[in-house]
Amino acid sequence: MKIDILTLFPEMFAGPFDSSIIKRAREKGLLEINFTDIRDFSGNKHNTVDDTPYGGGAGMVMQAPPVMRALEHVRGLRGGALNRVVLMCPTGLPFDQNWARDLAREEHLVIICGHYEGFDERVRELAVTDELSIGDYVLTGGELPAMVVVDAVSRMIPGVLGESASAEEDSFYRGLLEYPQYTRPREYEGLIVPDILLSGHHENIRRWRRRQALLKTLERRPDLLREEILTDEDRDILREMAEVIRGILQLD
Ligand code: 4FV
Repeated sequence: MKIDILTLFPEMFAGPFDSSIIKRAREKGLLEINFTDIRDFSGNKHNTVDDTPYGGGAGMVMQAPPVMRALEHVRGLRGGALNRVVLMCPTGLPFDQNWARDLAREEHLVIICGHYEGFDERVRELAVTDELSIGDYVLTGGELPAMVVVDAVSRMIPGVLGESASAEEDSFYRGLLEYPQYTRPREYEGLIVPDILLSGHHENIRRWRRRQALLKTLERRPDLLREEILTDEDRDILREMAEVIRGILQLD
């Protein structure tokens, strides 16, 4: 997969992309990440890429021409249409695991990092295919959001996660929050690993984990418990829980 990142601060990406899983994915040729500095396309001797907003108001706005010239440069580099041009901004759709899975199917992604108060609207009209937000808060720039997206997407690229780890076991992979995990030591601070996990009975262990994942999701993210992600087994488990609750509350 090839990812082109348009940013005013390419140096910000040094750390996150030069270590661990993403570094190995790049070394294994599973992932190629390139940076284009939008300021190189300012087109003026002062290298400015922003200006005051028409209609007044605080802050500065990223101008369309330098961004479009930078995109043209990437198009030239890649020799063809830019199918997915992702703009990181607070007004975007909430980024989640479904988006990570969807974007990971692409051969080439362009991610544009915002700055200042945002972009001239014509960047959206002329080039952007997807607008994504990593959360309802305002950051100083789109670089951190771009790193988040690249990290989540690269994990979904076949071969990036070693054998031992698989995205299939992730939280959200099957729509639920992850079940509790344990490893050595068997006892710590008086807390002992649940016996079922030491039983070697894989079916019971699988069922216990699904039940734990349902319980945690019910407690913390009931919004995730949508019809389409529940298996028949989930419904049985939830019905059992409902029976227990009905019993406790002596409901009819
Ligand atoms: C953001 C977010 C975000 C807004 C002003 C960059 C900043 C500056 N991007 N998810 N939340 N962007 O806060 O994606 O342009």
